[in-house]
Formats: sequence, structure tokens, C-alpha cells
Amino acid sequence: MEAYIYDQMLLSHQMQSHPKEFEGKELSAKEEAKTLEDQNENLEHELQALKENLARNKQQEDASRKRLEELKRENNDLAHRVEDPWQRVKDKQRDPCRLINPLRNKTCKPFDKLLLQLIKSTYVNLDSEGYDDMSVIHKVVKPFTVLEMQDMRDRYILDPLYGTILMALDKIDDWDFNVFSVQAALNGDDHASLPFQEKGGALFVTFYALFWKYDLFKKFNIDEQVALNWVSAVEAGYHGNPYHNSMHAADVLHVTHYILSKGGLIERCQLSDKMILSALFSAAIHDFDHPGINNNFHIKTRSHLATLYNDRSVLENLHVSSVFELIKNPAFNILASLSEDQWREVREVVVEMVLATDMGLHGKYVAMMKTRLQERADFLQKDDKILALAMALKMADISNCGRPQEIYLRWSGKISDEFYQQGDRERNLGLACSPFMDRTQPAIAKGQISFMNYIVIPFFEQISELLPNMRVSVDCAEGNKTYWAQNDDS
Ligand code: 8BR
Ligand code: ZN
Repeated sequence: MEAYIYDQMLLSHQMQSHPKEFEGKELSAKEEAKTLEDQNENLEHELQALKENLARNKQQEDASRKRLEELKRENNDLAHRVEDPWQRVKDKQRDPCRLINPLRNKTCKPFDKLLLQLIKSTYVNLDSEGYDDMSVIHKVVKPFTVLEMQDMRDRYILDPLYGTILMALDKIDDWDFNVFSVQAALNGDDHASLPFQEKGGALFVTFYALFWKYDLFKKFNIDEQVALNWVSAVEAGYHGNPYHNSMHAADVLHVTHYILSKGGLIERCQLSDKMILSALFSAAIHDFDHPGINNNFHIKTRSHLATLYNDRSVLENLHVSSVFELIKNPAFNILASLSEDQWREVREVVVEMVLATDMGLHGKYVAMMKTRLQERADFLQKDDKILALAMALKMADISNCGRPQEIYLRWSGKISDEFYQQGDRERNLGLACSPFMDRTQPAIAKGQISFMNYIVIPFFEQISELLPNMRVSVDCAEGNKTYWAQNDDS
């Protein structure tokens, strides 16, 4: 306190003795105070502006977060929404006449549940072991027990739908399995109406039976509903052509199964389940979206597809690539449960098998096979297995020539009808009709005999070297050739 009083006294004394100096100091102190006050005010404004900015940013951040949530939800909906599966297929073919989604925006054909129950129960034995998770087995189509199935068979065996299909499927392991009787019982076999069939046809049923027969649902954990969606779309993707339609696919699927099983291919090449899956997949899709005119027509007319695939295996590229586009949609992705390695191998085999069905490459494949047979290959190396599978699909593709006569004659009539339709289109465009395609100069017998002599019989004989059980096809083909020699209409 004393010190303070002393300081104040000293200050007052100095102010009295040097008044000017103190006035100056006071002034500059005041100015300094003013500046600081101004600075303070500016800082406060700045702070206010920053606060407002922060609030705005926060609002924006909230809005962005909300939008992000919305986008995520929309994205999720889009992923789950069933896109028009035909868009991708249409984009490929760019054919103005192409059907607009014959599935009518459904993912699955409204199949007959009892029919699928009967088929499934023929191959799934609920009493045997191996089905740990019954909910998977029961998910879409609930099979009957063995006892129930015996009862059902007795009850339905004379039914024109269920009985006919069950009896036809009893022959699925045999060479005389008849795809026409399956199709006739289901939706009728008028080729033009095939794409419009509401319920599943012969391809749908044959595929379903074989997938259960080989137990592929369980072996690859394939979702039954997705498999049914897939086969619905694949079947609907075949046009109403006289020959290259979904019945032909069903027929080729059956014969591929025959070559694998009774023909002995699985045993000869020790094929894995993956290879079997690939083989059945390839057979079912091998002519998907076939427009009923051949590669030559596309190349000659410089069509969109010929340009897209550089004139190389134009249609075969279309078949396989359209189906791989289709299965990008999760609703149709029958291969979704496969591991990355499994998927890659299945794709490799499918691409190889379907591309091999280009008859323009026939000579090349026969030569490759000849070399491997001469070298006495054991056909257990991966490349040889794939070659054998490709040859099997090629054989199934033209197998109608080596089937029982009643079946063969229906197919040869159909291929001629399709040839004539192409001939008509060629004529209308002012182009020369391709050989055997001119309906004004019919030469079916001549065409079929040369096809048998130069292509079919030598090829079936080569396959029989690898698989002696396939000799049945050579015998039938010889018989069918004789038919034409005796019934030449030209
Ligand atoms: P795609 O089914 O892949 O077209 O291959 C078979 C081809 O062989 C037919 O397009 C056709 O050119 C020819 N072919 C002839 Br000729 N007669 C045939 C027949 N009876 N069955 C199948 N193909 C036949
Ligand atoms: Zn074919």
C-alpha cells in the first residue's frame, strides 16, 4: 500500500514538472486503445462470419449425407430391381424384328408346380443321406418322399400331361428319348409359338430333370429359383424358327447327357462335376437368340452381327456372349455361387464348346481330334478333355441325323423349312439362293445324303473311336441315309 501511494505521488510530481510529455503519451495510448478496439470488432465480425460459414457447411454436410443415403438406397434398389433382361440381348442382336422380352418382364415362367414336384422327386431321394439342409431342398419345389412318389406315379401315370412327361423322362438315359412328345404334352410343338409359351417347354423340363439327376444344385449350391429364372430366360431367348428353336436346344441337351453318361465320356475323360455343369450349360444355350439365318447370310449382307464379330463364328459368338450378358443380372445368374476359379473354368469350357459348334470350323476340329487319337492320347489332360467336350457338343448338335428314323425325319423336315425361309430372304434381297435353300428347286434327299456322307457319318465314326458306345449313332445314320436313297423327292 505504501509503495502504491509512493508511486502515485511520484507520477503526479512528474506530470506537474513535464505536462507536455504526458499529454502525448495519453494521446497515443488512446489511439492504441482505439486501434485495438477496431481490431477486436473486426475479429468479432470475422468470428461471426466463420460461425455462419460453419453452420452453412454443417447444413450442407447434413444434406449431402442424406443424399448419399438416398443414392445408396436407390443403388441398392437398382441392383435388386429386375432389369429388362431383354435389353442386353436386344442390344446385341439389334434386329428390329427381335421379340420384345418374351418373358414379359417376369423373371420366371409360371411353371406347373406339381409337374416340377414329380420331376424333382424322380431324382431326389429324400430318404437317402446327403441332404443336411432340408430348407434348401424344399425352398422352391417341395419333393415327395419315396412312398408319396410311388402313390403319385400311380395316380398320374395315365394323365395326358403328367403321365406323358413322366414316361418320356423315364427314357432320358436312352437314345430314343423323344423331345417332341415332351413339348407336345406341355405347350404343343408348333415352332412359331414356342417363344410365346407361357409355361416352361421341353428345354425347361429337360434342363430341370438333368440338373437334379446330376445333383448339380447340391454340388454347386445353386439357388433353385435362380436356376428356374435362368432356364426361363434361356428358353424364351430362342426364336420361333422351324429348326433353331428351344426344342432343338432341349434335344441337344438330352444328347449331350447321353454322350456324357451312356456314351461313356465322363468315364473316358474322368470329367469333374464342373465339366459336367459346363457341358449341360453349353448344350442348353448353344443356339440362344439364333435368328434362323446362318453365318454366311450375315457375312454376305454385312449385318451388324457380322461386323461386330468380324465375320468369325458370328452366331456362335452371339449365342455365348448374350447368355453371359444375361447372367450379369443377379436374378438369372445361375453361376453366382461358384468360386472365382470355378467360374473361370466353367466360362472357359462353355466358350470353347459353343464356339466349336460353328460348322465352318468342322474340318479343323476333326483334324485336331484325328491327331490326338493317332497319338493315342489318354484324354485325361485338361486340353484334351475340353476338346472331347467340344466334339461331344458338336455331335449332339447334328445328332438328329443319327437318331431313330421317326425323330430324324421330323428334324430334317424342320432344317429344310428353315433353309427355304433363308432362301426366300436371299431371293427378296436379289442375292443368289444358297445351296439347298431354294424351295423352287427342292433337293432334300440329295442334301441330306451328301451331309451324311461327307460330314455326319465320318464324324460319328471318329467319335465312336473315342467312345465305342456311340456307334449306335452311326448305325442309325446309315439307316436314315438309306431312307433318302429310297424316297428321293427331287
Ligand atoms: P447348327 O445347328 O449349329 O446350325 O449346325 C448344324 C448345321 O448343319 C445346320 O445349320 C445345317 O447347315 C447343317 N445340316 C444339314 Br445340311 N442337315 C442337317 C440336319 N439334318 N441336322 C442338322 N444340321 C444339318
Ligand atoms: Zn444347334
